[in-house]
Amino acid sequence: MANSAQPIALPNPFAAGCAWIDGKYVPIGEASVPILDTGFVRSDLTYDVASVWEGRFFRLDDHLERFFTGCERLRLIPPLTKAEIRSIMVETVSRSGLREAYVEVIVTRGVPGPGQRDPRLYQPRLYVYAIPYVWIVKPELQARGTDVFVTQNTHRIPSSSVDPTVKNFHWGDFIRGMFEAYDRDAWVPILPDQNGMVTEGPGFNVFAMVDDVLYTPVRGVLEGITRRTAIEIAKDLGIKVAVGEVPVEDLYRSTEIFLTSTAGGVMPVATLDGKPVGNGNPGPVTTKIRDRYWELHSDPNYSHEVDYT
Ligand code: PDG
Repeated sequence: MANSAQPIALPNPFAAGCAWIDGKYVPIGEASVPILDTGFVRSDLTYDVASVWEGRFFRLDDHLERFFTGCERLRLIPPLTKAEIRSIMVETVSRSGLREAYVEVIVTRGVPGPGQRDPRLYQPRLYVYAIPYVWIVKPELQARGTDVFVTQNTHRIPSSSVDPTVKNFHWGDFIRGMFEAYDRDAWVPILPDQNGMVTEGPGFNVFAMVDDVLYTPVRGVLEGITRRTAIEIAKDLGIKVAVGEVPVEDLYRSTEIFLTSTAGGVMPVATLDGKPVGNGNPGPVTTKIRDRYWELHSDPNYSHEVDYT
C-alpha cells in the first residue's frame, strides 16, 4: 500500500457512551460490574441521574447533593469527594461528545471478601457513565400525551421498607406495574400506596390539576429535581401548588396530569385508565410548565456548559 501522510479520523470509541470504572474511562460496551458486587446481587446501592441538553448540564449540583444525602441515609461512604465525582461525570460526557446525555452515578456497598457477610466491612465502589439522553415518553408521544394506568394489583413498596427519597434499584413493584399497564394498553403505570394515595411511577413523579390547583404527592416519592423545577416554574407562573396527600380518586377528576423526570422532562398525560384527561390533549398548564422547563436548560442559573475540548 502507498505510504500516505494523510491523518485518518478515527471514530470516537466513546461515541455510544463512556463509563468510569476503577479509575479508568472505558467505552460503554466494555463497562462491566464484578459479579459479587452487592449493588448487583443485593441492590445495596444508591444512584442519581443528571442530564445534559444542548451541551449543558442541568442542575448538576442539586443532583449531587441529593446523591450524597442518599449515601448518608444508607450509611454508604462514597470512595471519592463530591468535587471529584462531579468532574468524572463531566469528563464522561466530554469524552463521549454527547450533546444530549443521560449521566448516571452509582455507589454500591462493594464486593465482600471470601466468607464476609458484614456490609460494614466492604469497600464502597463508584460507577459513572454517560449515554445518549433517555426518554421515558418519546417526544412524538409527548406531543399528543401518553397513556397511563393506575395499578390495581401493585402498590408502591412501603416507605418503611425502602426509603423512596433515596434513589434505588428496588424496581420490583415498578416492573410489575409496567406489565399491568401494558396489559391495559397503557404506556406507563402510576402506583398507589396501600392507603389509596398516589405515589409515583417507574422513573417519574406525578402532577395533577384538580379544581385549578396543581397537586403532587408529598410522601412516598423521590423528591425529583424535575419535580422541584416544575414546582418552581408553576409558582413563578402564579399557579397554585399543593404538595400534599393526593388520593387516587383526585386523579380521576383532574383536568390535566403530567409526569416529571430527568429522563423526558415534563410529560403530558392524554388518557388515564383508557379515558381522556381533560379534553385528551396536553393542557395549558402542562404546556406552559413544559415549555419553561426546556427554556431553563440554557439559563446559567440552572445549567452550565460542558467543555468538550
Ligand atoms: N421517581 C423515581 C422512582 C425515579 O426513579 C425518578 C427519576 C423520579 C421520580 C424523578 O426524579 P428526577 O426528576 O430527579 O429525575 N429516575 C430516572 C431514572 C430513569 C429511568 O427510567 O431510566 C432518572 O433519574 O432519569
